[in-house]
Amino acid sequence: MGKSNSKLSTEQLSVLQTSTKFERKEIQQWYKGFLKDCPTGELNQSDFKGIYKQFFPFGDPSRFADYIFKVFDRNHNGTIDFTEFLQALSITSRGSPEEKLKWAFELYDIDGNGHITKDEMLTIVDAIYRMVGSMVQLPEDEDTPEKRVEKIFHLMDKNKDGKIDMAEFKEGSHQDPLIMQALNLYDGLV
Ligand SMILES: [Ca+2]
Ligand SMILES: [Ca+2]
Ligand SMILES: [Ca+2]
Repeated sequence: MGKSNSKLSTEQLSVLQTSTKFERKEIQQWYKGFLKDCPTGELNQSDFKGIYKQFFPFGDPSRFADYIFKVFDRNHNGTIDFTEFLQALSITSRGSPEEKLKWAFELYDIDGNGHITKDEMLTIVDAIYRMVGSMVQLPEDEDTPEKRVEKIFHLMDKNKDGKIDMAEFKEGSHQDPLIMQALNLYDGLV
């Protein structure tokens, strides 16, 4: 793909500096690491799943990895290039609470229409439960994905229309920090 240069060009570097919260040196280090794990310069979906599998050997992270992949792959071309990788990393590790929230919302809003339905929430929560498997002990009122989703909707869906919009999501995440767990899990990987 003509991206096998081991160094970033000056333009690439300055674009990344303005679009992420990383310093020049950090960007170069991440780039080295990225190329080592991914010599073609583009991560595909199965590479990405492979990374998650290393971290969750006792569960099945493949579905969750697929949904995270979709959020990383900003231009929807089926691969994650270094810019997309670094921008996602910048938001999840150094983003403002607002940016992190927006990122998490995008993850849950699978069809991208601006609100999260129960089905969408269930899809993601179910993927998370499959990934963590039996590694965590859950309280009885949220020991299935369905119960967890009911609880979240009870808390967040203020106007009871069966959907969560960005304002409700923002408000609710203050009361239930666990909703951001999808992000926290990702934090642990970097
Ligand atoms: Ca892409
Ligand atoms: Ca939606
Ligand atoms: Ca609502």
